[in-house]
Amino acid sequence: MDCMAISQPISPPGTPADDDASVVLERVPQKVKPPQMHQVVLLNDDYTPMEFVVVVIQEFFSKDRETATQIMLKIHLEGKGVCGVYTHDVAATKVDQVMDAAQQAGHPLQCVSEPLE
Ligand code: TYC
Repeated sequence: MDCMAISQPISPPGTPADDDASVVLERVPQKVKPPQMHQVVLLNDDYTPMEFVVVVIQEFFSKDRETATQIMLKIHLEGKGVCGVYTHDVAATKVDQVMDAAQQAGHPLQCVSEPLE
């Protein structure tokens, strides 16, 4: 996107710019970078019920039941799986929510956030 901020230098009173009421607009290149993204990953274990994992993925990662089931099976077969990609704070909140739900239910499910790139 070709976004430029506009800055307007302020002249002290009595300077020519002030006297003739002229205005100088200066182009300033945009310095905003996209935020670093983090993937939220669920880890496999031998005890957490498959149904619990599917519901967690549906509830906290807004996946439909079919997608949630596919992600759960991938984790079950491969050891881990990405449930979503978010900014740092949102990813940390997702990890907390999943870990709280697992603890409440008495399951050893583990969830971690990993920076991308
Ligand atoms: N391996 C578990 C079982 O057989 C299911 C499971 C899937 C557990 C994904 C955790 O992140 C997980 N009951």
